[in-house]
Amino acid sequence: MMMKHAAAFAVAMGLAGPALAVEWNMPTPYGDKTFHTVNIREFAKDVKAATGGALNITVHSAGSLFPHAQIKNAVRSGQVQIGEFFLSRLSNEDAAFGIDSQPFVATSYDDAARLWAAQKPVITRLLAKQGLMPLFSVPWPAQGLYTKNEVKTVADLAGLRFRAYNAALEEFATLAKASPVQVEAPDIPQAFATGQVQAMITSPSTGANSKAWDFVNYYTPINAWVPKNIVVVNKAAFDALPADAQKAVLDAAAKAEKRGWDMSKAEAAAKTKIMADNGMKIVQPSPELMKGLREIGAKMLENWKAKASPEALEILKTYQGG
Ligand code: PCA
Repeated sequence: MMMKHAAAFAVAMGLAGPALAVEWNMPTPYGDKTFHTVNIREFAKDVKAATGGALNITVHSAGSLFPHAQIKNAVRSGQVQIGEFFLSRLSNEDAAFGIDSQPFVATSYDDAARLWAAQKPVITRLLAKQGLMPLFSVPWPAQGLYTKNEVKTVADLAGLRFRAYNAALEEFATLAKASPVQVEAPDIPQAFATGQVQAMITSPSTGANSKAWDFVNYYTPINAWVPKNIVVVNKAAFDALPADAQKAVLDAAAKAEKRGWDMSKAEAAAKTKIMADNGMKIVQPSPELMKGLREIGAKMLENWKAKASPEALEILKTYQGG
C-alpha cells in the first residue's frame, strides 16, 4: 500500500511522529449537532494535537457504535477505551449517580457545580471498582416541559404518553399520572411523529435539535434539574499510555469540562430563542404548576433517600451544607 510505504519511509527518515499511533474508539449517545458531541470532537482533536498524533480517538456519535444503554459496559469490558453517557442512567447501580436528576435539588449552574463537586469523589470511587475513571462531566441546560397544549397545573399532564430518558423521569411521569415511555434523544422526532409519546421534559438543546416545533406548541421552562453527561475511560487502557499521553488526556479533559460548561450556559437562551423563532410559545410556569411539581420533587427525593447508601446521602449533606 502506497500510504504505508510512505509512512514507513517517513519514520525511517525521522520525519514522522510515532510509527504506531494508539487508536481509541469512543461511543457517544447524542447526535453531531449536540453541543456535548461538538465538545467531545474538540477534546479528541486536542488529544491528537498534544500527542503529535500518538493517540487518536475516533468518536462514534448518536449511539452508532453501541446503543446508549451499553456504552458504560463497553468501556468497562475494554471493547472500547473511552465513552460518554448520561450519568444518572447508572442510578440503578447506586443512587449517588442519580442525584443530579432529582427535581429541584440543583436548578442553576452554580448549584450544579457545587453538586458535582460533592458527587464527584463518590462516583469516582464507585466507577473505580469497575475499572473506570471519570475524565470530565458536562451539564445539559436546565430541563423544561414540552407539550401540545398549555400546562397550567400538574393535572394537565395526566394521561399523556410522556417521553423519559432515565428512571427518575419515569418516576416523575408516573407521579404526574402520565405514562412514561423510554426514548433515546436521536429518536424523539420519530416517537412524536408516530404518537408513541405526546410530551417530554428535556433541555432547550435537545428540544431545538429535535425540532420540537414540528410536534408540540408549548415550552414551559420549569428548570427543574441540571443533569450531566460524563466521559469515562477504561483505567487499564489509560494506564497503558505513556506518561506524556496520559497527561495530554487529562489536560484535554480539564479543558473540555470548562469549555462544555461554558457551551451549556450559552445554549439555554440561544436554543429557547430558536424554538420561539420557529413558532413555539414559551410560557413561564404558573405558581400552581410549580407547586405541584415541587410536591412531586419532594416525594421523589424521599424515595431517593430511602434507596441511597450512606455515601450517596453524604453527597446531599455536603451539597446542602455548602
Ligand atoms: N437532553 C438529553 C438528556 C438531557 C437533555 O437535555 C435527552 O433528552 O435525552
